[in-house]
Amino acid sequence: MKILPYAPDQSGLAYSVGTTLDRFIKLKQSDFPFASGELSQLLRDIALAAKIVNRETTRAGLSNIGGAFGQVNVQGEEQQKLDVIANIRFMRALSKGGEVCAIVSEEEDSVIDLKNSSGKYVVAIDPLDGSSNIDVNISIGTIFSIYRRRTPAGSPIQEKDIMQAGTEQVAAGYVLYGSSTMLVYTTGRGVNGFTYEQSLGEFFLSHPDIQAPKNGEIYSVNEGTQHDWEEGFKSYINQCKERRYSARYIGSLVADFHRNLLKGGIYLYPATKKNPAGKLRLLYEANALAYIAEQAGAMATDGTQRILEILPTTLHQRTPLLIGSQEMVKEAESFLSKPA
Ligand code: FBP
Repeated sequence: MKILPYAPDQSGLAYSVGTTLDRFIKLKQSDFPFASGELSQLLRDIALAAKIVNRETTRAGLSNIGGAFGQVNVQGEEQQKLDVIANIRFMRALSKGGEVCAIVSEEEDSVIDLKNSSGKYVVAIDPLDGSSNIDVNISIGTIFSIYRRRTPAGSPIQEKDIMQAGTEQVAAGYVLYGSSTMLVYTTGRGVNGFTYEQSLGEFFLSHPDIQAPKNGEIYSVNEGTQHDWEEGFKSYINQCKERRYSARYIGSLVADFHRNLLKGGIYLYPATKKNPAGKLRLLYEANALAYIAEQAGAMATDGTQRILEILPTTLHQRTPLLIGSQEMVKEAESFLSKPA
């Protein structure tokens, strides 16, 4: 009986499809000596829910799931049907997975206790970001942060399990439902992006080890709120214009962040008179993207401090957000008045 060592095909007849997310997660698990596979499974559960939400968003126009749901969420925002569907899909995947003990969601007033005695992780999630763009076929996203609970598994969920600073994240990521669907995440060892191959139902590694340019010429801000801006902020945006930077604002944080992460740029949502604490939510929008930004060599602040160092006090608390290329965020910060 002849035994030959495997020789990878050299004919080029069957091009390599690349590394699946599953395989990548498995490969990277060895980076964590005490890894038990639970975080890996949790990431897979999120990827599965993302595939289902991707299917829903791409078919939204055909299946009567566009438009308002007829309820407002704890933020006072009108919920879109897809907001609710995405929330259900991620909740279900995370509860079935078994690794998660509690969920904080933009669409839920309170912390959701999954009554899962072995769950070691807490997930904070914005199931569908960019709700105002859902019905008009513009890129939208999902944002997630993962923490290890502080109290023993099986014991009652406590505030300290939830109110953790962004520095305590063990993983974070986003899904971008755009011209192609991508999942980008970090576990604290760099940032990797995966593109969804619909026909195979798999995410494949397409953007390994993302490094954000240190500087850029793109600024993303809703100029419609400029009447509410402080003078320093107005001066910074005027300087961007004087320098002929490109103004790019999709109105979906994930999409604006993703572009600027790859091309160099800054997304800014300052405190305004309408939103004196800023608009974006700390636990399930700003923290995840700040972790990814820093892991890719970019930066995220509220204008005075690192987003990741802010200790949350309320579930849906908001924060001003300046996020993107390091040089641009540092410069924008230098224009802002410092709290007394
Ligand atoms: P949600 O859609 O999840 O509520 O997210 C907030 C958001 O839509 C961001 O995606 C976006 O960057 C920002 O708000 C847009 O706000 P505005 O319409 O005030 O510019």
